[in-house]
Amino acid sequence: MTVSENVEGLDIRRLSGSLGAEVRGLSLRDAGPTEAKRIESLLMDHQVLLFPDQHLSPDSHIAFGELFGKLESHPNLSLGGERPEFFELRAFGGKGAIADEWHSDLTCQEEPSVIAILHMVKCPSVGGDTMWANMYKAYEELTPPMRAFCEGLSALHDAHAHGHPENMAIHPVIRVHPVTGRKSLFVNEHFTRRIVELGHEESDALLGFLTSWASRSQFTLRYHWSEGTIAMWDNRCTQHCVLNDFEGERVIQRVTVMGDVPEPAEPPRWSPGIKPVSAASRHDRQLNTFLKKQVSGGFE
Ligand SMILES: O=C(O)CCC(=O)C(=O)O
Ligand SMILES: [Fe+2]
Repeated sequence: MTVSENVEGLDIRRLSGSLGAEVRGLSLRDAGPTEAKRIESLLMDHQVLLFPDQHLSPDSHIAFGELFGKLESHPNLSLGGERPEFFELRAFGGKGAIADEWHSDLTCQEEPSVIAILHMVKCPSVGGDTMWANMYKAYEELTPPMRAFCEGLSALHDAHAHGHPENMAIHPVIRVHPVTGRKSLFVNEHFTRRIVELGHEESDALLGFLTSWASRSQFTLRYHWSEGTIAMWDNRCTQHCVLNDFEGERVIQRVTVMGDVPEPAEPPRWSPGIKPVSAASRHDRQLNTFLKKQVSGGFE
């Protein structure tokens, strides 16, 4: 792919060697199903799209999001009222709502978010950049034995960081993208707690490696915002993180396209790595609780 191209009136400029493109020449306020198809295809190619100078009202933002599927209300952040699917995050001087840990959105849910559409309403002149990382590459650049091993594993995710450790889900460590058919790494620092099939010490070691591997510089894009820019990213094959290094105010608004159940690259190959009861059993408690609830059908 070239650095910059002009396709049917759209100016598309790649932003890093790994992922991301800035797109100009399209008014998202006026977009309909035809434009949505083009944008979706660009998103599959680049994983993250940035549209500068859009300045969407909340209603136009919601209408644009609805072109890509049903929108979800955020379990913790929704403003409620008439627009439960629309929310705003405000931070001042690096304090407040800053997502400064690598993650893919809401992997603590059975159906994690698919596409996020974010509007930068107010941003600091320096700092507060967002970084994204390409999880296809994070998978593809593992060695064949590591890829094969990870393909047989699943991981427990929870919403501990959001004050809801009881919200949990198990997902494949390597998932297959339902549109592109490509495999990607699907564990993240913020939500992923435990590799199900490994003992807790092994899980800590592998998760430590995979989560730092996922954010290696060469898989990433770092974007400096300007007000009115719309970002759109595919949570199925990327992770993101905000740099908490700014003074002044940072305000974003967001809608989210509802999720699907991640498809595993391979069915899980081993049973859970829970050890017999011992002094160390506290390390298995959370996984045990989740698995028992799943078996009894009692997990909501
Ligand atoms: O503020 C940002 O740039 C991204 C925040 C975030 O993690 C999100 O909206 O999912
Ligand atoms: Fe996020």
